[in-house]
Amino acid sequence: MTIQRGFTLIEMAIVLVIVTILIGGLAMPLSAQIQARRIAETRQILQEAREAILGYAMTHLADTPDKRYLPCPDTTGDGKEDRNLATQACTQAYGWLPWVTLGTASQDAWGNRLLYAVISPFADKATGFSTSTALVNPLQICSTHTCASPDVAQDIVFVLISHGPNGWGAINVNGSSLAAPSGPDELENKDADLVYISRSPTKPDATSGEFDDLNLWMSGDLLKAKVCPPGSDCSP
Ligand SMILES: [Ca+2]
Ligand SMILES: [Ca+2]
Repeated sequence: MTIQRGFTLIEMAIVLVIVTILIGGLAMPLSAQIQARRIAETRQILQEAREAILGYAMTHLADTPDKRYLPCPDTTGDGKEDRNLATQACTQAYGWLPWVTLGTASQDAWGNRLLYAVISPFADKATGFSTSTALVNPLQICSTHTCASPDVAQDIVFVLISHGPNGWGAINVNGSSLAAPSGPDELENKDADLVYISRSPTKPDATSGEFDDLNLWMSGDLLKAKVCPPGSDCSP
């Protein structure tokens, strides 16, 4: 005759502790995995947006013969580029990626709009650019807002920015604004001037402040090589 007995309270407690430890060990890497996947997804979105901008320049002939031009940023939030309709100039060279005009993703992996800044003469439909167009007041990529000269990349024609996981300073897809960044380097990506910051992320308690923005840019030389290869009409 067999005697069946259940688990004692102590046995149950030990099992519960083991299960808790196992779940805890799994949960942390899981949230880190999700974050890493969103970062990779956003990098891919930025990459595709950069390709779409190049495609736009290749297929858009300026009013001046043998010249091309870049899209203008969206400044009203409808995803369509906003240029001066009378002059065809790109008077506001800082805004959102014109995702409707380009047919690209409208948001990063956290549901926020992407920023897009371009140097105006290269986005002017009236004059356009060719390989002989000089870069006047190009954009610069720095590793800190205090940099005296660009230490990441110089002679940049356009830059794309995702506000990253924290989203500070972003407008989300529903149109609501998130709080302004607290870190000086994230603020530098929001002030619409010529300097943008690209560096590894830091937490709010870091001496350099909180930073998690993701950027992608294009130099003047690479733009000219891609859009106006030797032998093309815009490469005299
Ligand atoms: Ca950020
Ligand atoms: Ca800036």
